Amino acid sequence: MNLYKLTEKVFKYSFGKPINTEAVLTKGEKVKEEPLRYFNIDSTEGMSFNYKMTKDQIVWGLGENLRGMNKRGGIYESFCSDDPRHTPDKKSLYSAHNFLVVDGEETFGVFIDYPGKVVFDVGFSEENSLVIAIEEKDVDVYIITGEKPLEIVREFLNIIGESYAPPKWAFGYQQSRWSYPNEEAVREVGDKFIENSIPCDAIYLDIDYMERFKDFTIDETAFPHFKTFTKEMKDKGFRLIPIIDAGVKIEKDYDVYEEGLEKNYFCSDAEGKPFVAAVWPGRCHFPDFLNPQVRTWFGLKYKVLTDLGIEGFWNDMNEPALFYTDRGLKDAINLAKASENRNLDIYSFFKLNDTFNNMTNSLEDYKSFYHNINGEKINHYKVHNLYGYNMTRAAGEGLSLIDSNKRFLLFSRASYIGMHRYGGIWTGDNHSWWEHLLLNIKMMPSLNMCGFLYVGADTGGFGGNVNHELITRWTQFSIFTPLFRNHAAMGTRKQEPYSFEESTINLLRSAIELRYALIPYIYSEYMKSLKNKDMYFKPLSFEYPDDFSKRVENQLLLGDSLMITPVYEENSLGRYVYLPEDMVLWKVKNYQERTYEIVKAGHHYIDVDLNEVPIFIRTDKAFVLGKHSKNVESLNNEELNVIAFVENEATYVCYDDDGATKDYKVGKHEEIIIHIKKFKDDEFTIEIESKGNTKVKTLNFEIINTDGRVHSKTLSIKP
Ligand code: MIG
Repeated sequence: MNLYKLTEKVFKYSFGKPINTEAVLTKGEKVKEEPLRYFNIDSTEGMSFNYKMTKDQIVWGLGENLRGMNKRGGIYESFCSDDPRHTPDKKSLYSAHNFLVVDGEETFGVFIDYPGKVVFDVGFSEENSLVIAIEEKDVDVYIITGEKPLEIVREFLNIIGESYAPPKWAFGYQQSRWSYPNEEAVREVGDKFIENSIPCDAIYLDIDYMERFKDFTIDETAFPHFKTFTKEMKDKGFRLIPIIDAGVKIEKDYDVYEEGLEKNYFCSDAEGKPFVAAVWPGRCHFPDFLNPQVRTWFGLKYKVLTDLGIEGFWNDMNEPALFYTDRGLKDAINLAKASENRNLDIYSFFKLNDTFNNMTNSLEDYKSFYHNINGEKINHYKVHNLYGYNMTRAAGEGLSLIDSNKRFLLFSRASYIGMHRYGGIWTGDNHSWWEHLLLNIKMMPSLNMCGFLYVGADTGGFGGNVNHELITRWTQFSIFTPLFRNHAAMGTRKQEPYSFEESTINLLRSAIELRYALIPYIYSEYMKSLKNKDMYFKPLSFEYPDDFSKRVENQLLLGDSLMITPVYEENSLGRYVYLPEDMVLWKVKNYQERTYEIVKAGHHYIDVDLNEVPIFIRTDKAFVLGKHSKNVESLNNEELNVIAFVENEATYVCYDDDGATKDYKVGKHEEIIIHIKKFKDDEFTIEIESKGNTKVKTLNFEIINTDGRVHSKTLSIKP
């Protein structure tokens, strides 16, 4: 074992010869060995790290995962999986985020940097045992010390590097469906948004835009004038976002296939031939994204689409999903043949059934192919969780080569820690179930803990049919998530906001308008989280020290100033909320109408009608609110409202930048620093300082006093 000290608070224990995943950027210096802190190691088989928890320690983290914010009571397997039924018994979703924070009498963070399968038994097998197990002995274990969970998270965010920033338009509402199959269908979606006056920034192209599912091709029957069409849609205010899949179709004369073959860029099988498995296009090869040359090659292919005016992508099927291999299919067919004309006993029948079902994403297949890492042949199973990460890294690096200073929209389905530097993630194939709305809420802070800021779920649910109430409540939550996209699967009911009854359309429009009005705040909080290595969504207890805050799993802190309490239960016209301190409640029906109510610290039941979005403003905090428009680019925020709840004094830093380039990385941005101070019972002083060339000219203050009265004042910002 080698021990490295990365910062005063972060230590890396390097066992054996770990694969460099490039999740962590800080190298650190070698120091004298010491036994691993906190954990006992058992290395009889592979390695397992054991920690005895006290009854009330909480375990936060594990990123994209099932169950609660507090992971106790569950068993989780980091093994990127394409499984479209996220039921509570499942152990893996699409990503592998091996970072957690133990919080209680002893508080620390641990990151298991191991790219194969990692099992986290968080008090499942034994109530008070945290057991983390891997199958090998080569692993980097990072221990992060600190007093409080948030401090530990920020140390972690510091060593894994700055998050990806999408363009500002990607904070607008986005509409997707599998699929809008042709120009007419896409045009119609755009027109419906315009007709119904519902703001929208992007429309998605799922797999059917491609010619027989071949990456970087376009089906010319369905989209005969792709470039002019992209422009037509952009002129109307919509960007088109095509999907890219991981598998490359085996087809003579298809350039991606031919070049990959010639250059030896695909993963290989045991005999050294390109590995074959079927996905959407039928038989495919899989680019070896773990090889930097392959990444550059594949990444530059995105130019085919950027040249046609495309400015954003979503990378799918990159766990990688494998529908079947020739081996799996052959085994199944042989078994079927052997079963023919037999009176199958029930076990044989189940076996036959399972053999067909288990053809997809089979472990045997994942163990049967190889990567070439620096000339060494490495079995895929050992590095499985790096595949999606490196596909999206390929895209991110490629897009930087294509246009070095432009921000593209990019997000992925599979990921590993480190991928947050290149793109965001969506949480995959959820269902139109109320349970998945709650899961969505719980997952957001854990993703932020792992560096992923640009995140969101398929609003309304991907699988199954949504009803008017669920689409409304879900949309009312998603207006707060950085990635705000409604997406639905083939065969499900239409899920675009305009596809519902008039009354629902009105509710969805109001919620989406609120989102656009909140963009000055949402964008400011997003970019500050990114720059300051902070979380955008936090569990209550990351800010409030009281014991009850630790139990709250269905409310979130959003940025510095707000708390949100979404309604996630059917037929409920309200919910219980817990307030760690006095707050102001604004139930938003229409963001232009504002009435505020002071709610005292403690437990309350609040009524929340289907047409209301509850927003709480914390004590001595302020936020900004603009106006909506048809899309982000047409927002006019020369005039902003500053809404504050002031007991003593409140400061808000309103960040903005060009939203289009990477100039923010070299410090180019604008800031308005607003400081409000109460000096008598009923009077406030306001100071404004502005840095950079802010476009904001006027600030309309609504300062809510502890007696509930609102003090209004308008100030202009001097250039
Ligand atoms: O096997 O491209 O998660 O969002 O619509 C399904 C079709 C493949 C899975 C993605 C989903 C997408 C769908 N894809």
